[in-house]
Amino acid sequence: MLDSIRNSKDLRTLTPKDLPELAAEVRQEIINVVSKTGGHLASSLGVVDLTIALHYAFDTPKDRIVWDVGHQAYAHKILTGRRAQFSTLRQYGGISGFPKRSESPCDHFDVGHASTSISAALGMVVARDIKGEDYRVIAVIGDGSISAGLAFEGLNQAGDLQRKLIVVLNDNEMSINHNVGALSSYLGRLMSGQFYTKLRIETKNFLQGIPRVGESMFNFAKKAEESLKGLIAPGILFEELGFQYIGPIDGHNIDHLLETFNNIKNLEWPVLVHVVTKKGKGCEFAECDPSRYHGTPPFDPLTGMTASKTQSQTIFSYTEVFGETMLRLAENNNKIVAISAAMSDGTGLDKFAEKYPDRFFDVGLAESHGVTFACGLAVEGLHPVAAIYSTFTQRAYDQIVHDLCLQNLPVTLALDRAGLVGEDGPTHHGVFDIAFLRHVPHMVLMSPKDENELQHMLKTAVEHPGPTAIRYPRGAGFGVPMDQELKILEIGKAELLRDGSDVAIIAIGNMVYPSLDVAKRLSAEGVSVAVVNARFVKPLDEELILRIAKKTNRIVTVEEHVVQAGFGSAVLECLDANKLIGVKTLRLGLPDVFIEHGAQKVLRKNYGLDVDGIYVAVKEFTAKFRLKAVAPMASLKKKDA
Ligand SMILES: Cc1ncc(C[n+]2csc(CCOP(=O)(O)OP(=O)(O)O)c2C)c(N)n1
Repeated sequence: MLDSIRNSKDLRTLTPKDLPELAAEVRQEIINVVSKTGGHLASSLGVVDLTIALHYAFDTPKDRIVWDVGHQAYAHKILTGRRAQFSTLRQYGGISGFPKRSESPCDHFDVGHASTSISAALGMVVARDIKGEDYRVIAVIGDGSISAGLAFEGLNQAGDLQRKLIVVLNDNEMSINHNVGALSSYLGRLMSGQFYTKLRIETKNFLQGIPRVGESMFNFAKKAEESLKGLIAPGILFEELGFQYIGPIDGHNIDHLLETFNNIKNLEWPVLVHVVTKKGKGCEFAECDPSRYHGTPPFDPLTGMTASKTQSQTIFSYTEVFGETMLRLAENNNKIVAISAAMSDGTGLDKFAEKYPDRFFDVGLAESHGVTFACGLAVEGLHPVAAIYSTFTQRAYDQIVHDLCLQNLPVTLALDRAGLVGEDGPTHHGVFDIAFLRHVPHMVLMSPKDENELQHMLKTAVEHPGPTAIRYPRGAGFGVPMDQELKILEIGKAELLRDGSDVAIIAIGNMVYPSLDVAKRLSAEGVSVAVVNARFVKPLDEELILRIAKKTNRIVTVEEHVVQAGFGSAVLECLDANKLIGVKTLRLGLPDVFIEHGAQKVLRKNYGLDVDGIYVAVKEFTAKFRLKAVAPMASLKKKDA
């Protein structure tokens, strides 16, 4: 059946009784492809029936479906003209793992970070009304993502404006792990119906307990139950925010979904449809362990087994080293508390959460709240470590400036996935953190050359009395030996790894070892190359940088971060402030574009941040200035002739 569906119009030519079979085919297609490409399996499987019902009931793409996060939109992609390319999902040059307006007229908003859908959909609704058009807008948001402040800001304005807007709340009781927070418990109570039932029993007992008149009052109340139900109806929270609440509805019963959507699609005010789904639906192993298959590497489609670890995967990842070091540090320092924003597994804090449940806080998908919460803990004398991916820390910029750095508080930001993250692409690359952190007063910003240095940096950070941030990349470290004893590094001190006189490479983080390899290659060709492991972006080791700049007169900086306002810019500022204006400089890093998705290795090669790329750039740079010294003479000779 899937072969006959080129787009959502084709889908609407089927009869409703065909749709469950179509859903089964779509699920199989998702399992087949994701087993090869890796990706967000469980979330996408959970919304197959919902996706089909939405495209069937609504006039898409005229009616806009706005996916939140977008990691669950694989069925949507398959049904909206991208089945042929679906096997290229998340691969370099292939289709994105998230909705993208440039990919399809059915994708109405680019996405990857959570909780944007209600705000974006409301904007589209208001634009529709201003333009006098008549399309419908449906935001589809998960129970994890709706817990964020941004989502509530959207609900708040939508309730106030009272425009025609549909919010579908996809409730699978899960974020990546089990959901946390008061809203999640509230939704749970709605689903079990306990809230209403409990109130009903309590009211009955109360009324019947009143002597003489109690029984007749109860009978009266029973008759008025419909209106009583109205008063204590499920969804009162959303009703109070100005939405009509419908639900909970079984998100795998396509008939019910269609009936509901057809009933509400012409309502002229904001409606919230509460749909209950099962994460991983239709795939036994994903249903059993939805957290594991939230974002998965390639796997065997029959058993779910992932490929056995390659050699590089047996090397400790930065995330693992971070998690283990947190355990060690917390043992001797009870001021250390850990914070995660719905990513305890991803950031390596799962063991910490288990061992120190009273000192671990999952704040939900709420990075900005997480940082200010950490600041509150810090003013009371604790040292919080907030482990948030670099890209999601973008959400917390004002909290970092206004709450953290202005008050100079002892909070550590552990920025996992800094640099190129690979297949998740432009929404997820952590390539802006140096730029948005290094100019904030009091911030100490560091980046380890390898996994061993990460553990020392974490020790250094938790002993520091002010704000610190450590940026480290996704994936395996370099397989270096791990020191048993944790050291406190001197703040602002770099490490001269290799001396040289022709050119100095000053590298930060994971770019240090490739730079060392380049130095070895060039020295075999007679070029004397110094290599500095900068360690700190802020404060910079000005003394060492100036010394090496004076010695070599040529400086190359290397970073896996945008060049603008990055580490190299900090070095340039240092040279300028110290009037070393004649020093020739080259900054290697990422250009002023959003970097596409693809394997980290491929992207590093494409952007000249692997050994070959750095080698060519440094070689050309060194040669250029040798030639330049000769060039004026040559042009003089020409003139004379
Ligand atoms: C701002 C932000 N923080 C964290 C993430 C990582 N992340 C991706 S999906 C997800 C869980 C979302 O849960 P929910 O909305 O309930 O969707 P489900 O996967 O359960 O369908 C998280 C934490 C993100 N994409 N954006």
